[in-house]
Amino acid sequence: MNKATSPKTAAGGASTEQLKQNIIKHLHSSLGTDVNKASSQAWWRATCAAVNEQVFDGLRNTQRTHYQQDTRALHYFSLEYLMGRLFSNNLHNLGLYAQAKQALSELGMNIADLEDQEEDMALGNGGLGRLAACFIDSLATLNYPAIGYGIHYEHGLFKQSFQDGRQIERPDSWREYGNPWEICRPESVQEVSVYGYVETVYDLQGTMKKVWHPGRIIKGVPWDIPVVGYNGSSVNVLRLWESRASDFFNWDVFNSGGYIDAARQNIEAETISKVLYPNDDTDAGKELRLIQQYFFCSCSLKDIIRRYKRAHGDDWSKFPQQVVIQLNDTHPAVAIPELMRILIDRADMSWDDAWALCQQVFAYTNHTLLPEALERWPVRLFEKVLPRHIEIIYEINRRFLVEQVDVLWPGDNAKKRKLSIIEEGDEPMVRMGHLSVVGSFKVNGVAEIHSKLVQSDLFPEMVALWPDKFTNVTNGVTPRRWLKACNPRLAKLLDEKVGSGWPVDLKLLSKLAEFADDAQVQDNFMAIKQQNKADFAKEVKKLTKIDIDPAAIFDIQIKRLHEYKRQHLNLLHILALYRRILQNPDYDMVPRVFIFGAKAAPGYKLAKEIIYAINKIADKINNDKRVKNRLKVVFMPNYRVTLAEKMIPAADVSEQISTAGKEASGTGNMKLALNGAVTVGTLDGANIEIAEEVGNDNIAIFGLTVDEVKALHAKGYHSYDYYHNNPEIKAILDWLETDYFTPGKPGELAAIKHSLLEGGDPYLVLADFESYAKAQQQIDSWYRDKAGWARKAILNTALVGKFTSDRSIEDYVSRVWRLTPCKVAN
Ligand code: GL9
Repeated sequence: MNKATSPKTAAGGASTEQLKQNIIKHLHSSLGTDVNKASSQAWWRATCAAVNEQVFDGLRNTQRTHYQQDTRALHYFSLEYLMGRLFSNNLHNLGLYAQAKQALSELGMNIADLEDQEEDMALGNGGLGRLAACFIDSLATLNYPAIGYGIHYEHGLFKQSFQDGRQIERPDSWREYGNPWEICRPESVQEVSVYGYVETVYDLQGTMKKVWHPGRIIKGVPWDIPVVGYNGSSVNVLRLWESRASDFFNWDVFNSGGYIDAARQNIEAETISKVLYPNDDTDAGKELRLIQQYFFCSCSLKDIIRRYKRAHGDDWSKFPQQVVIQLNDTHPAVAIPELMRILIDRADMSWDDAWALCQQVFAYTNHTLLPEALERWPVRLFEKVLPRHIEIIYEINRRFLVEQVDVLWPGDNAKKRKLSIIEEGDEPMVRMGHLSVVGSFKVNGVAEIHSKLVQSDLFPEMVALWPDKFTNVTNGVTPRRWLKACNPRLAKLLDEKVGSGWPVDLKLLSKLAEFADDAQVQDNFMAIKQQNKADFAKEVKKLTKIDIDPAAIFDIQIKRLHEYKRQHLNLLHILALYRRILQNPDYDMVPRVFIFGAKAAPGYKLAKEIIYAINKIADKINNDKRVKNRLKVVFMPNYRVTLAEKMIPAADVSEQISTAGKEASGTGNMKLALNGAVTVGTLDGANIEIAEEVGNDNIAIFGLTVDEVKALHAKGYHSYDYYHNNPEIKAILDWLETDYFTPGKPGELAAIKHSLLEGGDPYLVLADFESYAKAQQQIDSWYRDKAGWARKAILNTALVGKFTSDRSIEDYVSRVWRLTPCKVAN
């Protein structure tokens, strides 16, 4: 591990004065404006340009060093990178934040106003995409040679607003006016083929060859986003591909008089990188999505091979030594047959040699067990879009079934059916998870329990075939963005109490535990929380017009909206509290503000109904005088990285209430605990490991365990029993059917009730309700003891050092990637 080195001041030794001059220089020469008339946008851009001078120095140094030392490198293949803003992140990682703040202030500008000029780079849906962003930050910080590959979407995740409580989606155009952090690299354009047919030909020796005659060729234009490591010495790259029409192909059509056709094909080609699919944890199954996946994998592989060949020519023997590719879920699994195709059809390698090489290069991370998220592609779609690849997949599968499955289970056709990469049926399907396991040398889940379930429930036979292939790497988050940058007050206290090395050695935070009972530190810690809450309350007022009291408990649930995450369990409990207050005007509870942030996939009806219900119920409760401010409910619109950065430092309570066995890991749970929030959570995903670290006195665990969930389902779960046996549950669910929350429109909120009763309550909301309500009582009584609560909050921050993404990366390095750090001299 690279131990604590504090970021060098002003990379390159620039003084505040020089920074000021640089900003002005760029205001003049890059923006063509003047201090007197420059807009905040222009100031922001000029500052970015000034910062980029140092970013690009680091980038050149890093690339030169890696090239000279011919380093083994990680290639992270991900369809999503949820980067958020880069301005303050880059400044912090360069050690320039304080200086830039000073320089700007001397120029009469407020750094926070400039930060607000930047659109979030929202090229991801949620946890999986944000994890990729944290990982590339850690890789650069730890000086590992690595490159992230993905798609340069024109439109990232949609923007959310509410109209009469209902979610409205608008397109996100994050780079409408350009993005100062990216560099277009026309010199590294790649071409990618799709459609067409495969011809079998024989050469003079009578050897059979397959020739793919593509139906269309698309150009991939790379955009590089420099990834600045903390300390600013290594600067890696995130390379995102944009699709364009290939000039070559258009000429043909154009010359034959097909101007309109050529234009149409242009549009079709450019459609590929137009939009991010907004589904989380579900499989879209659309042709364009398969083309997106193939497009970026093919461009990226060709880019890797071009770079390899520059150093090693046509000698492929060192390829597996130099290249490791991590597949972020199955989304890039088509890279496996694509590399096979390149090796066999282009490099004339034998099947056995090509397959041996492939199997040393790919590793696969599974991020979910939800059946609806396990990607399966119709064989006929593959035949249409990638006719050569489907042949290769068939051959991979044939050999797998004959050489592996039939050897361990001779003649067992049921096993073959279960393990086959091709699922039989009326509509035969390619199982991308199976392909990923067969084609990879390592497979990991993202938290201890999840990795166990991947092995026991998802791929037990694959484990029997290859026991050493499976491993765990528990997720982590970068403490630079998720503590240092987003919670400067707490960061300062930590610097004082544990020293300034914690951003790169998060276990140092455990020193703070010594102060958990120190009254002075408790006061400081809680005063910081109070200030963060006051700041956030202003934000709430600005965005929702709702007044919230910073003295109340801020209870936060932020994540994508999904039944398994159970925002509706939280909502039922809110209704229970409201009902108790109405029934007993003196009901004694610590005032609490329940705050939600969540986007629903545009096609996910029930998720949207849950948003609507929360908004309608919030409206009623917030305006009911009888509540006397004991209860407030806020749904923040357009939840995204930038909003998370404001919410997390202000949280007292963190809601992590998924049905046990459903949330692979979670990462918001880590961010909230790190910022001193106490978790109310199930024994699911990384919550289990958080509980291990902070101890059961400092987390409110409730609900069925994974084993109990399985046992309940096996025995037969009847949600009606809970409805009939628990009068509070019955009253609340019946309430939803009245027009109490939607005057004049009874039944508008009934969808939730129906899913929990007639729908069978697949995520066991009613089964966990009572236990959840008790855990919430526990929180209430804990909070009444001020010193006791301060102790818990402090211990949460102190004891979650394990969950830095630096540790995750070191685990990947030792368990999967086998990389060596490469120090870059400035
Ligand atoms: C997810 C899991 O659901 C999370 O539990 C996990 O923390 C992250 C990162 O490993 O991956 N898998 C998945 O498909 N999503 C996840 O968040 N969904 C989105 O990214 C929206």
